[in-house]
Amino acid sequence: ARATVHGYPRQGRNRELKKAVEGYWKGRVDADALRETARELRRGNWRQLADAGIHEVPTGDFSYYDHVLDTSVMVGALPARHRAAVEADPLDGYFAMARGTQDVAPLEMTKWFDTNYHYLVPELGPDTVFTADPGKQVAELTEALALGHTARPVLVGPLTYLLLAKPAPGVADDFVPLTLLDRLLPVYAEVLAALRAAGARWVQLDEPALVQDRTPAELNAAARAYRELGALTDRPKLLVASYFDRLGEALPVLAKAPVEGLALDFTEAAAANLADLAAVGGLPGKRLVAGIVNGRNIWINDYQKSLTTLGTLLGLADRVDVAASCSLLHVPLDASAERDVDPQIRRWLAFARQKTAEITTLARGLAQGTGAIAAELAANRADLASRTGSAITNDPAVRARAAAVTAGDTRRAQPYPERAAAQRAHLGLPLLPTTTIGSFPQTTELRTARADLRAGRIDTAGYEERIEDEIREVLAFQEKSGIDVLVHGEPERNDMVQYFAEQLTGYLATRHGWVQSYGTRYVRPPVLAGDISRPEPMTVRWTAYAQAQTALPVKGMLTGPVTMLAWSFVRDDQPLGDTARQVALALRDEVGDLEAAGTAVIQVDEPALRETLPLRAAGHAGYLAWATEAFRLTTSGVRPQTQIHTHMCYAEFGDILRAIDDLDADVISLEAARSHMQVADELAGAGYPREVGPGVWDIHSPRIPSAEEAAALLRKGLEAIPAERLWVNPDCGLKTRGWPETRASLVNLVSAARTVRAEITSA
Ligand code: THG
Ligand code: ZN
Repeated sequence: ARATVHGYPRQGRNRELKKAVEGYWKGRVDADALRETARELRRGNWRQLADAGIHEVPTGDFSYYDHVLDTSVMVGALPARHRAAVEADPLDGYFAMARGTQDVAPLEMTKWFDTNYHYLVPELGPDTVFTADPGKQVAELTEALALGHTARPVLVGPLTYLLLAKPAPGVADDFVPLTLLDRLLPVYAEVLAALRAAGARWVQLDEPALVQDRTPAELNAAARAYRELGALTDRPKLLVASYFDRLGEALPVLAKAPVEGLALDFTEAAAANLADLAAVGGLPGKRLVAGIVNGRNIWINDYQKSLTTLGTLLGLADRVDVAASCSLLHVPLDASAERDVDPQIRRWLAFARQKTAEITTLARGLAQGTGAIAAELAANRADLASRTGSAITNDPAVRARAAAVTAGDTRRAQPYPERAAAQRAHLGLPLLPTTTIGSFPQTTELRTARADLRAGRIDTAGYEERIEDEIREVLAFQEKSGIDVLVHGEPERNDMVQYFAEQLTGYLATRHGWVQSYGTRYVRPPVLAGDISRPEPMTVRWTAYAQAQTALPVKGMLTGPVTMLAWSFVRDDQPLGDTARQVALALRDEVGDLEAAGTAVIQVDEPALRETLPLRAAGHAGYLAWATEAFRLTTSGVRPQTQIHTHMCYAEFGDILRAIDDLDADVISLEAARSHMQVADELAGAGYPREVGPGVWDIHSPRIPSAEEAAALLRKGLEAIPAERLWVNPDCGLKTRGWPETRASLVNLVSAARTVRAEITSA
């Protein structure tokens, strides 16, 4: 058995890649320097992998921005609007596709399966002509080989590429990119031949799209594709990789295909993949790459359990290699850099670097017997036991409270109509009330204040004074503009998940745990390590301060339990629903404290509700049940006159309309400006009975909407939602916007609300 990985984080220990690429955009780094930084990073990664004992290193997984965009370049699928830029300068053209320019829109971005990585969506149409451009793949392979590595190029497979694509602008919505398969395969054939000529013995084709529910036609296309690619004579050996879930119906298809290897995920999908593999009679004559180390969580492996699975696999394939389940792109680089993390917890953590060591240890154990890794096994057993038995993962008070939750705890005491009447009387809001989603511009001064506090240049009192100044300013602006329900603007928060994680027991923040979110943007997801409790209120101080400055209602702002989980690294030692319930109980206490402090409107954001939906439909109902229950557990303890809001963004809501209803929030604000209020129609069509604020200002664009434009959107919204249930708000929080456009846009928004109110009352 040999050790390998599907891919490695690209950014470097100090996010050197981010700095080089952003420096290039600003003209501070020239193209040669950028290329040299990239080369250094690749060299360092391969060195690290080889030194850890990884026998076959991946190549071609590196990217300046996104590997799906790189695939579009490899097959020549450039949008017409970017072609000239790419021809003029391939590197600048590449970044133009990624980020757009003054005049030309970028490719759309969306989530890579159910990870937190975002890729650029290929745009295809009936006129798309593919041409092979294997340059990047060949160059990176050549680089690795020249450094003496055994290397395996990793490519996005043709099925996944087409299944992730969408119709180009101007192409009919019902165009199916998969119909281009016959045109695409010859291009893959050319790339494979070029890689063989450059010295590749194996090439990996990633087909994660095949782990989703696929139609018989799609499965037929997969069979055809791999029959054709397999039949090529001038090619390296082919390893078709699946990950993120069981391969399911596609397993027999690929088992029969004339390819030399398969990679399967034996982490969460282990039982299903094992059973399916046995059912097809194993993979005689093929190489099986067993993804046994979880590539997307940050927990140490259970060696004993893994060796048992690997032992079973030995009987099911010609050769079994050991790998992470997917590219290590989705985890931070090195847990040993987290010096602030309690050493007792750090021994439970495995980031990319620790995972490569786990993979080589398991490969050794599989090849030479457990005697060869006796010391590692013993240490692993002790680390696991310390986690299972720890007070951090077992807080009896938290467990008892979670076990005692009843159905009644997850339901508001009064039905919506009664609550709505109580809220109307209590809040006294006008028709079409105006509000914002929560955050206001995060200025350089605020970021500096936070950095100053961390560095000890200012003390807590000095920092809090700056935050209070900012809150007063934000409130004064909102009052002056005529907004009805105010927010404090969240100047004290860094990130909407991290801020809460830092204050909850059982949750830890990392210092260096950066993971690529998209392009040069990274997040540091906190780690949900233990049982969750809330030692003291987290937001009341600032919300109460804000409420004391004004007679208008100030909204309390919380991140919901589902989003807290979705944007963190979650525990793998209990069901997600159990973790969600603990977080919900901590947030429920916060909701209660906000209410007791005089907060009449409390918003609990769930932007990640849709994106956490499991990949296969079979998992949807179970997920939505615990997710909506956690939200209701968070919010249902309040009095009838306390109004609960929620907010969601960047989502297609169509397939979770029922779940949105199940949240039983009094008011929901949604992203809608770009889709011309389509969500309002959808919600109304589904009989949504409560209040809705479809966004009338697309805050993801620097454009300022005119009052007339916002009024037109409101009139559109009124066609679906009655005036008594329609709110006026932007699409999302304003923390990424500047003050000038925030001021102008909100003034226009209030003016639009007044215009439309007058139209209603005069009608
Ligand atoms: N918080 C967390 N996860 C998230 C989001 C979030 N995942 C989904 C979505 N939002 C991702 N969106 C972004 C948007 C901006 C940035 C990252 C992800 C970003 N990052 C800064 C950078 O890379 O320069 C660093 C930010 C920081 O200093 O923390 O701009 O909102 N948890
Ligand atoms: Zn939003």
